[in-house]
Amino acid sequence: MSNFHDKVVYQVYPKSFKDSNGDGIGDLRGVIEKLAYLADLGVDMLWLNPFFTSPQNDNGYDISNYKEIDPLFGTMADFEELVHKAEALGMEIMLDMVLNHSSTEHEWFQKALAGDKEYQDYYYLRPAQENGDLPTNWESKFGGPSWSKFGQTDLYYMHLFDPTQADLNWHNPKVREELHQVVNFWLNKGVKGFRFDVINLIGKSTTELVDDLTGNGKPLYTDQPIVHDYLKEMNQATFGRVADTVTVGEMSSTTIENCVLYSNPTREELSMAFSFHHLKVDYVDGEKWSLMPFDFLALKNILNDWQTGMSEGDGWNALFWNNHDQPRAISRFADPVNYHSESATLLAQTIHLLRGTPYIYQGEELGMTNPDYEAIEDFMDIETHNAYRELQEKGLSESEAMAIIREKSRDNNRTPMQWTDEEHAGFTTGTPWLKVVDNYREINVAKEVAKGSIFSYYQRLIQLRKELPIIANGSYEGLLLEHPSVYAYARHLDGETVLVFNHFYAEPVTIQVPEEYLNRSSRYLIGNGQERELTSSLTLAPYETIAFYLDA
Ligand code: TEU
Ligand code: CA
Repeated sequence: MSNFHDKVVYQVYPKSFKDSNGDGIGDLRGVIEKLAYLADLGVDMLWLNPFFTSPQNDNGYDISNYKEIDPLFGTMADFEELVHKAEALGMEIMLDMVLNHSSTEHEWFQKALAGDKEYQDYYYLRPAQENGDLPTNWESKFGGPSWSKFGQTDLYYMHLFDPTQADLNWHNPKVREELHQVVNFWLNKGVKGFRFDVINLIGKSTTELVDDLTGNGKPLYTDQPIVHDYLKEMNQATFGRVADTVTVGEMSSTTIENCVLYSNPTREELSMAFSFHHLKVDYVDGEKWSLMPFDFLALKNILNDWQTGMSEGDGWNALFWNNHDQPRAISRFADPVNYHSESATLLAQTIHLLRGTPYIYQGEELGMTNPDYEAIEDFMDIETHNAYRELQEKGLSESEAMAIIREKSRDNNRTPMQWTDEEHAGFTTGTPWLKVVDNYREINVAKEVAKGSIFSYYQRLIQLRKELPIIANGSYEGLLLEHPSVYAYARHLDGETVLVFNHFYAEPVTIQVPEEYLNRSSRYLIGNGQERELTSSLTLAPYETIAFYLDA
């Protein structure tokens, strides 16, 4: 079995993790300062969001030099020290490769603007259509069209995100060669992992780019078959040549079938895939900027379908609730006000005992919550500000728009890490670039590690994955699939079984344990409530999670 199956990854959003020089912005020396804390948690790999040279229009996902450290975050010497010190503590580094698009301030784009034909073919440049329409009707994921005027020419350039993020033409072998060199540059620095940003969008239509007659263009640029060819080529030219590298693709609007192909080890593409369908169960008709209570049955069905589908195809899931683009899951799927510790540990256990690789997003191990900012000025995210404007253009009032922004903004997970109950939660001695959540006096590392509730729960889950091969390598079976408030599953390996019951609501509930497990010898494994035996009827307390181990 692949040697990464017992590993756990911790996502560090450097800008908000720890500020070492008082400018209010987290940096690499701040990460170095906290390596011992991360090693104590027990994680194996640190995914760092981009800290490369960037104008910061999209918090570093608009890169103007892929091989330089932006001075905001420190120096190359700082990075090399970080790699060295992390490895000394048993942790490897995973970098974020934003290869679908570059900043329009990148020298490639600047040379293209200056008329260099070779570099113009690094991007998607197209004339308007005969009727004057933009080259295609595709929409940017940040709102508005996905084409902008290319300098003083009569051409337009494509940007599936912000206009300062120009899509790179992966059909150009020179572009692929340049990007392989970027990956190899960081491999040579000792990097052992890579997260590839929206990598399933690099295909675009290999023929003419045309209007999407069904809608916003997604089907014409998402999961194009040629993506598999480009991933295999990159694998063989870069990380596939270094033993034990771990790679994960962020797959926007993808399918189980494609994620099996992206992550099945025999295909030599990637180690695993992030998919997001489980994080859209509180979207009205698929619309992110909307409000509705999350649909629990949809949530458990998606988790179950992906576990089943990926297992059948020998694909490998990245397991996560949070990242820098999502609101805090504890605020979204549980009740941190009335059941803080129970909510945090329920969510943790629900995914950590599944088949796949768990990702812990900074602050999750403390039960950090959404900030509930008052004013739009408190938000910094470009996507959020575009949405605030567009919601009001659609006729919503300022307060109606703010109610949605407060729940859905990506800034919800970008708030500064809460280290202590001192000013700015010990994140900075300056003014934080984004306001600290005002519950930092109650929720912070110092308190959590001392109290040892959520933090130590995560330590035990991480340890269990290493102690019990069934968690890393066992099969998956969904249980109680119709139950309206409990997501239950079994893991099986060589006759052993782990049963996991996760109750997502505050109303106590009694479930019937499937008969086949009752006549086997079993023991309590881990839970956030009362330790007890496995019985045919199991009453679950509010937000209770409980697991049992059954001998072969
Ligand atoms: O995100 C891709 C992406 O699709 C999300 O931004 C998503 O559109 C948004 O969260 C709504 O669900 C990746 C990065 O994670 C994100 O931070 C970047 O802004 C984006 O790509 C462009 O690089
Ligand atoms: Ca700083």
